[in-house]
Amino acid sequence: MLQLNGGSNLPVNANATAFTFVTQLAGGAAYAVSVLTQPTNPSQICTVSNGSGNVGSASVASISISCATNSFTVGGTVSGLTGTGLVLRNNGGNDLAIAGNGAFTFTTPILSGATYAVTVSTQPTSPAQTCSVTSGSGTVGAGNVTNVGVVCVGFTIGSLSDPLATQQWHLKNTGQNAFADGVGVAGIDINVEPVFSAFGFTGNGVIAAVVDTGMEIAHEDLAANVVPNGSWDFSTNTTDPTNTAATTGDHGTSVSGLIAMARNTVGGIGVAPSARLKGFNFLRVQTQPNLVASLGGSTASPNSSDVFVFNQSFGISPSNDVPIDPTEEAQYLSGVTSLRGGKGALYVKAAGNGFNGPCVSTGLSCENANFDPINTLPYQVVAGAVNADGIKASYSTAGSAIWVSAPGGEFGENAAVAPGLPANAYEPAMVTTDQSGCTNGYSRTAATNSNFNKGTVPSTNTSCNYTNTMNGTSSATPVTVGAIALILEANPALTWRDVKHILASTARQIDAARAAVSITLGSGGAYIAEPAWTTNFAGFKFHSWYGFGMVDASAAVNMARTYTLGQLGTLANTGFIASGALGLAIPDNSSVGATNTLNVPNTVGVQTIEAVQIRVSATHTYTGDLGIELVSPKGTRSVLKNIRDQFNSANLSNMVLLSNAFYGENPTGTWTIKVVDGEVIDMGTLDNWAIRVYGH
Ligand SMILES: [Ca+2]
Ligand SMILES: [Ca+2]
Ligand SMILES: [Ca+2]
Repeated sequence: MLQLNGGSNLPVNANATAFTFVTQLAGGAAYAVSVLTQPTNPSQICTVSNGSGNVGSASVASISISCATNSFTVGGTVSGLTGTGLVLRNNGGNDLAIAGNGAFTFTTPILSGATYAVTVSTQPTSPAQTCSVTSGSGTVGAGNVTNVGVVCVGFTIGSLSDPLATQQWHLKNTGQNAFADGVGVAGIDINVEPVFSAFGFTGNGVIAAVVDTGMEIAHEDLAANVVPNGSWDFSTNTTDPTNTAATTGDHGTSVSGLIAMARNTVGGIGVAPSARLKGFNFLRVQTQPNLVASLGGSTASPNSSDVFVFNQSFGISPSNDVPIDPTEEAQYLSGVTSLRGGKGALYVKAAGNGFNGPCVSTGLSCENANFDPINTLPYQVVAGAVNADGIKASYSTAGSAIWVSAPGGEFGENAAVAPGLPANAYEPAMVTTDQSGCTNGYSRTAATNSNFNKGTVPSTNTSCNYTNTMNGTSSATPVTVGAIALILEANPALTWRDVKHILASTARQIDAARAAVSITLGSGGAYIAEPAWTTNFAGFKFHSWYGFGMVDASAAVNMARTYTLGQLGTLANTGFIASGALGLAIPDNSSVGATNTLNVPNTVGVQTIEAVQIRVSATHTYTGDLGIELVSPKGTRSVLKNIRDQFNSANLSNMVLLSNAFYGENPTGTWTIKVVDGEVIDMGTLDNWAIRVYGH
């Protein structure tokens, strides 16, 4: 709209080539032409040339109007981006690399009235994500475009092109059968999918060591994640621990897959599908130097010193007390003190598969997690196993040394292949990597337990590179290792104790209604030989079947992301505080037991419990009768050794047992030990005991 002398408004159409005001002026009159309103659609700026003067003897025709179209920028906001390498594109060019979440603007402005079309040129990797554009196209109006949305998400289990992933119930339990006959309960899983889809973590940058029988480093679903030349074979002193001696399954290879099967187009995925793997086959040459070299105590041949988390799917099942080896204890202490730049490596250890061991079935665990002495060190994360129904796996060793539990499954068999077995044989086990090919492995033509393992399920596992019968706390351990890899990617600054604290704080209570095991003994009445879930004075729920509960990867990662560093202070301990010689008679087959107390003095550096050890000596002709429990000053009761277990020899000599049940309590005050003899005939005495509290 043009104006003449402040009036005579004159609209001018698009594409007009000439204009004339209706109002006429007398000769000699002044004129001044201005732009009243600038054009829109497209937005332009028009300027007037020769627009003022005095009318002469003829019409004024020298005024010119020149219009130029405005340009505006195109941009918007990126959210959810955790990967790197995202490149956006506008109108087929003007590529824009995106470094992080927040606002972005393409460098080339677009003329008003022209169209724009924003697309993703390159999707991010590490972790791989899929970014999609909303409000990405339109016509530029009279201002900058700022409302283009770019939302980046990870992946869902169901979207994976790894064909076995949807049968991995431990990742996402949909009630699938995992190629067994039975099915699990939907939702009984480690809740890892949101870690992939929303948080975007996959274990990137984290090195996990599988200390085991071997690792098939060229396996199609492991090779991408194996650290080149990072593994070690102690039998040949080479960097390839592929187990060529085993023909019926390589335990370490199957453990490895649960940690870090790759995200590709074959097999399944690990809990941390981008974590890197090292295999140390200590179990094939079990010397103490090899154990130390496998657990962080070696910088070459192998280099275990750069490992973030160690997988220890092994253990012993003794029938008498075994002392802690001081060299091994020193190595674990060194690992949590010096590795990961002083933040400490994580040591994850299988609780054991001996619940139904060589003892009379009473509903109590035959083996106890405290029987393997390295389980009684506070430097471990001891893992129990859960089946696909959310109940302790039938075999999983119980004990107060357990920290958390994780899926380990039952046996995964098919009645059509192996008829006549107990029901749990046909319940889901774990789907993971197997020695490649149909000649060797748990999965091979000659397998006698499942069609999947035989390679006869059409279009699935016909190459026998995967198994569906892996189980055990040997499986719960790598599942926990994988979750720790996700936690450490989410927050690499965490110390080993921070990680343990996060696991304890976020583990999910399962089997909450599980009743205590009460046994009526000859005198003294009913004895609670295995307590139900106990909530301690610090609010932590604990059960000797499950520790603090089943690993919840999403809750743990979420806590890790916003964790306040330094909140646990410095680890200290009270040293062993010992009783004198006691010689207390333990009443035979009686819930009365022998009791004694020790006082833990107020110790400045140990105000909050992280672990409690006791050291017990007893003279007794058959220690399988003995149950040992401890009650804290706050009244929390924990059974550290249950009666009627698989111990079958005489005497306890400074046996060390650990309980996590008191985590978070203040240790100051009177602790009460009670030793119960829970079976007839053999008898004895409590000779002495001591207590040591670790904490801050
Ligand atoms: Ca895969
Ligand atoms: Ca095989
Ligand atoms: Ca007895």
